[in-house]
Amino acid sequence: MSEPASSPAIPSADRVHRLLLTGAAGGLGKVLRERLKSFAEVLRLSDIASLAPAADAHEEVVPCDLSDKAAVDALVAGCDAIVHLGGVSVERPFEEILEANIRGVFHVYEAARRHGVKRVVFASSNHVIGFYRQDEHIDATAQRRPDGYYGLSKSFGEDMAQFYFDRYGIETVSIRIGSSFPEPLNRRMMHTWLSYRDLTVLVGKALFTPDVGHTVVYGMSDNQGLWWDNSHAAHLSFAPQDSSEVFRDKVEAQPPVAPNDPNAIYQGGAFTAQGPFES
Ligand code: NAI
Ligand code: 15L
Repeated sequence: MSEPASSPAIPSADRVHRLLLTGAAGGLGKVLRERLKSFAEVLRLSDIASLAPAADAHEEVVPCDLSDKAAVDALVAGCDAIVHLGGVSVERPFEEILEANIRGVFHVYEAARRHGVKRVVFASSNHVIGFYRQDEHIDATAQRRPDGYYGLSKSFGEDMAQFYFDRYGIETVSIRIGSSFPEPLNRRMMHTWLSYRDLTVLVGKALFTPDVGHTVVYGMSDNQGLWWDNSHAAHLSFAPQDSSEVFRDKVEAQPPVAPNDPNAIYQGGAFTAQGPFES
């Protein structure tokens, strides 16, 4: 965390008037559509994919392609804070990542600057550090080691967040989400799992903790054998309540993973072995 160029503006009460949720049609977007309701008078929901219509006057549905700068500018107008989940969420050829994630995150921050939005929660990913080995223990200051174009795009997003704070005072919490699903799907996710309940609490901390500057926090539950240290994000007071431990027997009933499988070696697991996408 560094000193802000100008004062943060979000009120300390844990509620804003209009909160924008991008990526609202996705896996986590659907979860947060329900769970962020109490954080805002109006939740503006956006995605390139189709969305269920607004349920009531507390929801607005605004379709938008993040690669369309003018459309993103209109999307952000009138919003007080942004939870930015939208984009390509797996490893893909560079051009796909470029449009949704790299141009997309620039469009979101530039619109935030133009419309006076002072707080962004950025869905970063463990894949910004995916090439660390599973026997290494790292914190938010560890040099990034992206494990593909997707991880590179999230690394770029974190730098974008830092720049827009240093230059314009827009505050961001970049959450390096581990694996947020209903339950851990394999042995690697025993370390990386983030329950939906803990995700929701962390997004709330990221929205409403004052003076975060640009904070990087690892998004994981209170699992055993953690690879990541959140001491640099202690000011968020994030205390996860869930643990992957309750799923251990189920996960360990799966066939063992070969020692030379990337899922057994690297924190980023299989993402480290994707590509090349061109001959
Ligand atoms: P998802 O793939 O289910 O949702 C992403 C959404 O972004 C989709 O609904 C998609 O239509 C939308 N999107 C893609 N390109 C777009 C574009 N050009 N314009 C507008 N919308 C576009 O992913 P999920 O799992 O919900 O993840 C949400 C965010 O959290 C993503 O940014 C992902 O990278 C990040 N994340 C998720 C993790 C997880 O375990 N679920 C782990 C680490 C990061
Ligand atoms: C991610 O960044 C992906 O968006 C998600 O689908 C999972 O693959 C997760 O990382 C993970 O590493 O388990």
